[in-house]
Amino acid sequence: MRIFRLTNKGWVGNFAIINNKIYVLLSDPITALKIYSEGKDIPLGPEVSISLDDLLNKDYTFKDLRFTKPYDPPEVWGSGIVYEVARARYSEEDVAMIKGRTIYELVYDAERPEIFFKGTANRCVGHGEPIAIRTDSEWTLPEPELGVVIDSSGKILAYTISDDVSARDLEAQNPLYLPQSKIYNGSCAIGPFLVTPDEIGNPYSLDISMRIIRNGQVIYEGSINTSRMRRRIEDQIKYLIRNNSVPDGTLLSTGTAIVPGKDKGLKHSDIVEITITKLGIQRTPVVKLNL
Ligand code: DO4
Ligand code: MG
Repeated sequence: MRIFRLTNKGWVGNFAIINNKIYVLLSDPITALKIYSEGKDIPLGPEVSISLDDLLNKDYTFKDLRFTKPYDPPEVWGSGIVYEVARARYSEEDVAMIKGRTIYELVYDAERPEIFFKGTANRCVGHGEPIAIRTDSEWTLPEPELGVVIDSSGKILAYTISDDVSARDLEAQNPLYLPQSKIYNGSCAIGPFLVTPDEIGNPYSLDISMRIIRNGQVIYEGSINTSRMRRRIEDQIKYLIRNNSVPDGTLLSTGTAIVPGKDKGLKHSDIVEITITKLGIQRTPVVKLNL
């Protein structure tokens, strides 16, 4: 099953795709995912005819019917330095060291993963909606990641594309600035779809790719396969929920391995395009926030 939401002038509708047919979904997405994970029938309305390709490829300035985030995650968390590439690229910066090693090298080798709070639904945007650069950041990067939606026991209910947009200059200045680097308006993009585990199969076989487009030109392109993930998703979830009650529908963004350089920081009006096998494409324009 795939779940998505459309919006138009304040109206938001939930939809489910089952066996290539699109139905109105008569419950909120988290409830539907829970029911589906228990093997029960989800409440469906009539079948509808919608051209998803048209909606996915529409101009971002449109004001009428469009995609929005596929649900409102009550909490969003992130994992850090999950891939070897991230360890290496983050360590290239002039960053904090402990006993002669960068904090990123240390956490990569440690048993305990880096897990951080990333925000709430109001910081998240959906396909076609703007991700943001803080007013006080000169180097902000998108981080294309596999997102997992879990229930309060840690069971995976669905997968999605998530973009852990980060003010990299702030966290490089001082690790204590991590929350300000990670959590602000427009710092997370999710969707367009929530896809249930039965449709994904092996989550360690997915291609993630990203392009940054500026004035119609691709200025950065990168890709990775989730088989390169060193920290298993189960391990990340185990630490996330240890002594920490999370609500049903919590989103965990499972770390990036696509790390553009300092010269590829986002600029106002860029477009970020992320694709993940079986999860589709997420396109978001970039805005620089005003004071
Ligand atoms: O502290 C660094 C955050 C790393 C991160 O977000 C990632 O590896 O994806
Ligand atoms: Mg990240």
